[in-house]
Amino acid sequence: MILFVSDLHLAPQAPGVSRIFLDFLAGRARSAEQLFILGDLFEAWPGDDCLDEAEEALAAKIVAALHALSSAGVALSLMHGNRDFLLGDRFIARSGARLLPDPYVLSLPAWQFVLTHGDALCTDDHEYQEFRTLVRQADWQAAFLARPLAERKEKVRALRRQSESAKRDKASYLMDVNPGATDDFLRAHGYATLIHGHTHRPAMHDHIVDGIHVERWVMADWREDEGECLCWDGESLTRERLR
Ligand SMILES: [Mn+2]
Repeated sequence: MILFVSDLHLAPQAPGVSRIFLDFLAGRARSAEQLFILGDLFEAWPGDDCLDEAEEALAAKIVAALHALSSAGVALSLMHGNRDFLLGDRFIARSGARLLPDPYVLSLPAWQFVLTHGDALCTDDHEYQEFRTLVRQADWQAAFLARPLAERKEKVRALRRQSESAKRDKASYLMDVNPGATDDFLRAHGYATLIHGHTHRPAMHDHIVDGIHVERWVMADWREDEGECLCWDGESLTRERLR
């Protein structure tokens, strides 16, 4: 059995989400062979050195719980989201996860999936795509991570505020995947079943690309009183509510 989650947006201000996730890691997830976390595990990530800070107890608690899961024999895979793209080598090593490229093709004996966070498919939002291109560059990241932690945290907070206020003015379609870009993506990945998060619009969409039926599963973001995972049992995908 394989489980998928995304968009938990873990933060000290959302203790309910952390509680549901920690219960999940100690419970439901233990019966899986693999767990895939498809981005935005954390609401913000200023750099792996925040693991050393006492006030970041949440990050330390989560990395320890992930390590306990991977040590128990559950293969753990993590993909960056647009909030936590600075999760680095130290976090990865400590959690026992492997870092996946985005997109990632998951080939199983019975089925093919393509996994992505989802933000790269929101091509109508040109402003965001420009920002994404910039912050995914190694030079930009090295320069940013060289700044003192306190300054990075302030910068991350400022970016959040900016993006929250920009979101209020953005047309709804800008925050969803572009249909043409999605069809191209499905074509480029062999019409595999697509699983992504990011848009916070959970649904299963049927795409017909070049006459081929392709399913696109959009995962839900987590709330204070409810999380969600997708479960592949070898034959079908189902959504599970986590409380
Ligand atoms: Mn996202």
